[in-house]
Amino acid sequence: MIKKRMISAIKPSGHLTLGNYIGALANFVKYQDDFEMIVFIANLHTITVPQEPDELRSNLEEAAILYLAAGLDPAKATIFLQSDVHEHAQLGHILQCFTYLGELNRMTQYKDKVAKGETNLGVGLYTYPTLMAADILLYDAQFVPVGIDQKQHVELTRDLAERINNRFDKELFVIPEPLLEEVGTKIYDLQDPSKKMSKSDVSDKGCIYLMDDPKKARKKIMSAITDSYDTIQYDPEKQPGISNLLVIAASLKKVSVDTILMETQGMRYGDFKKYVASIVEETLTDIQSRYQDIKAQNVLNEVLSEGALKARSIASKKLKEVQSTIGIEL
Ligand code: AQP
Repeated sequence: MIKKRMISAIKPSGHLTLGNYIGALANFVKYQDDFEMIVFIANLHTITVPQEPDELRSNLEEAAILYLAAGLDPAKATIFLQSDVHEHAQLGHILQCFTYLGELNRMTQYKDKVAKGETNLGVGLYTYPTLMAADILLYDAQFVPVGIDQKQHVELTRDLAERINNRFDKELFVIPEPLLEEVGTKIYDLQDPSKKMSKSDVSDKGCIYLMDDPKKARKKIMSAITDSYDTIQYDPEKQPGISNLLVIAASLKKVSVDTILMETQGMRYGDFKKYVASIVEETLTDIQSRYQDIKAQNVLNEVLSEGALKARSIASKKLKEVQSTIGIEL
């Protein structure tokens, strides 16, 4: 049976968070058996905001090892570093030429930063959705598992693919579909549950990093903001903090929120937090123990170079087809 192809990535612009794990990594692992899974480390996307080279290098290495520690298996999934496959940047440029300024003006990451009054934004931040479209279209991926905040980019990718297919009157690109999970598509900051848990957050109290000391992560859960209702219910509007903790527990235990509600029925908030904290602590302890094993095995370079070789064999054919279709090749 031919497996459908799926592609996704994480941008290690900082240390990976529990949000990245629940919204992305854990799903990559889940899908690697049933799909032809292509996952890369989006290093070209990291430099859309300023980075310190040594810190960036260390974040890239950490992320790559975390891919494996989370359970991605190089025998099943193609794992590589984005910049090792030059076709991403080349197709990215071509797609920019087919994208309207108005479309990029509507993209939230850029719009949010402008709304916050941030200045000196690089052009790369403005155009990165076209690079992301290239990341997907290069591989004829049918599905893209994403958190809710990335859905808009897959929609732009679909529009671009349809536009170019129509313009050249051929099925040049496969139209990809975003794949959203039922729970965990957005994990919120523990101190401000109206905000996404983000790796670039300045305060680290609201954010759990996968490489946090598990005891420290436990403390972060114990000091998560809740409310004064004193009853455990899933109600993101009225009880965003408690609802966030319910989703974290459900996602990590791979059960429904209803199951967690049943298990925690009648608990006071303090006990409920201890319950969630233990799940988080255990998850981090497991991941970090595999992380140390993988690091000691020293296999990363081999995994990434084999992954890049496999990815390039698909990407180079697609790029050639695109270049020939639009007429830039002799
Ligand atoms: N808090 C989250 N909840 C659920 N999913 C999340 N993702 C990220 N944060 C959460 C999902 O992880 C995948 C990779 O995301 P990314 O790191 O490439 O970019 P991002 O969404 O911009 O992540 P951050 O942490 O917020 O990064 P910064 O702070 O650097 O902008 C995506 O599928 C994303 O949805």
